[in-house]
Amino acid sequence: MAVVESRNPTRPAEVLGVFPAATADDVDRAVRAAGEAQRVWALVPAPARAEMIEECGRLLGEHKAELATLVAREVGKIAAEAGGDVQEAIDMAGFVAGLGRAAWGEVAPSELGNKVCWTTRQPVGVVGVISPWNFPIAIPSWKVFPALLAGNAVLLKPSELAPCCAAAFLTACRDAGIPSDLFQLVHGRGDVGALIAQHPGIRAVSFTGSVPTGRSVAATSAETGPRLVSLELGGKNAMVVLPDADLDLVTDGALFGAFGTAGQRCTSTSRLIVHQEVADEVVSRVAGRAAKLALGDPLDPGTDVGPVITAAAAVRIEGMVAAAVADGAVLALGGHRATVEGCDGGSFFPPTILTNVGARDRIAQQEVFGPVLSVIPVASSDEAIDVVNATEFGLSAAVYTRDIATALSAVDRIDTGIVYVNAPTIGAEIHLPFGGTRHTGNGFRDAGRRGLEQFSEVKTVYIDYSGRLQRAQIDNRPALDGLDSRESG
Ligand code: UN1
Repeated sequence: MAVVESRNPTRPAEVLGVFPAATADDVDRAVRAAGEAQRVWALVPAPARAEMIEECGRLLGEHKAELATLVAREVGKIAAEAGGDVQEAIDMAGFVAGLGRAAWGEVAPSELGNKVCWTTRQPVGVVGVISPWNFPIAIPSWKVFPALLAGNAVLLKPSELAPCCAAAFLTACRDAGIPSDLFQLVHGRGDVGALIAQHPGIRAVSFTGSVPTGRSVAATSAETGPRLVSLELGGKNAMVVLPDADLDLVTDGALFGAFGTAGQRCTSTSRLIVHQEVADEVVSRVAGRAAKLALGDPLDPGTDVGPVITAAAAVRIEGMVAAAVADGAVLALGGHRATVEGCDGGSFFPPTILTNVGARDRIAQQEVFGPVLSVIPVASSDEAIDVVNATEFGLSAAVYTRDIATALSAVDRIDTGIVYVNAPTIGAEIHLPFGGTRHTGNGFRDAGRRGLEQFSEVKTVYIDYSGRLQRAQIDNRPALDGLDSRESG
């Protein structure tokens, strides 16, 4: 029997859990049972669905400390960030529960008399969620809660690297009263994700992960599977530093954006696009502080940067840095896998800074998903914006300047789904839409009110109470009939 085995990246000998990988039959059975449960759930009024989601949030809050420890052990996040991961799900539960009593549609006047028109949203049925390991509690919550609120059943396939966190999230939902057939979990690798994406009983699929996998989810779905396919893919997020920026703020922001979560957020800052007038100063400040960041066990309170997710990831990152150096970049800090005492076999990679990077170099184009910051010097703010936009991704960007006109003009011209001014590229808040342009996404957004759109279809409703046939576009000036349009007097 194929299994999924979760190991602690800090000490890979430590196995955190072993789960059977789902077969095609398992997926099929889960989809059928979910479909039955969904028919009942769809009849439950939205405010009552919302109450259960609120209870999920309460339970996640009650168990926040132990869940955060699990996040730290399973994916290597330091304590503060592991807590943030859980908090994001708690916040999402509260926000989504509130939407249970909010307006989901709009009312518009009719062009005909005695007729009203409105829109509402209807569930799609069974939704497939394929989630990544890097926000193992938060990202399932972004997708599962809105899908349930909209009246759907959910089949979740978490990354094979974070099955324990998904199981803990499921437990909170179960304990809150979410019926077991309505929200189900299957484990496995990409082949199980493909089974979900191609299943004719799945009506929407929501995926967060890499560009190649996202493309294959979309292609597979197009054959027999879901009609609604939401993709949240990679990033090559840039921080722009202009000469008038507050360099203390820049230094704090670059450190958190590039090396927080060991650079493994899809929003992580991987390009520092800095005006040449301040480039040396910025690099020396950021490298000086980054060199002091402590690499280590994420559960040790003194640790600033935990491991990357696997040994294979560390090898891949090292290879990308070496290739960048071969392309002409200069290694200003880090660049080689590291070992940490007491963490045998831990997949550690230190904060790494590459300077002298060209905007079109491979390291400036490819997502690294590790603690590697590439510094690209530019001669003007116009050039900086061009460089921001010169990748295939469009997730997050940040601009540091004290000048309001420069900041707002950059906001207008940067082609990403999320733009920050004087704050790093990471740290999106859950009540606002999250997602990107170009190859980062396909137009849907997670989170915020728009988070419901990927899990529901719009229904437009017309009610005619005139008691006769009224033809749109033909009988549409009834009230004016018989009125004298000539000037009086
Ligand atoms: C991700 O890396 O996939 O905005 C999500 C942020 C977090 C979410 C990141 N709230 O950095």
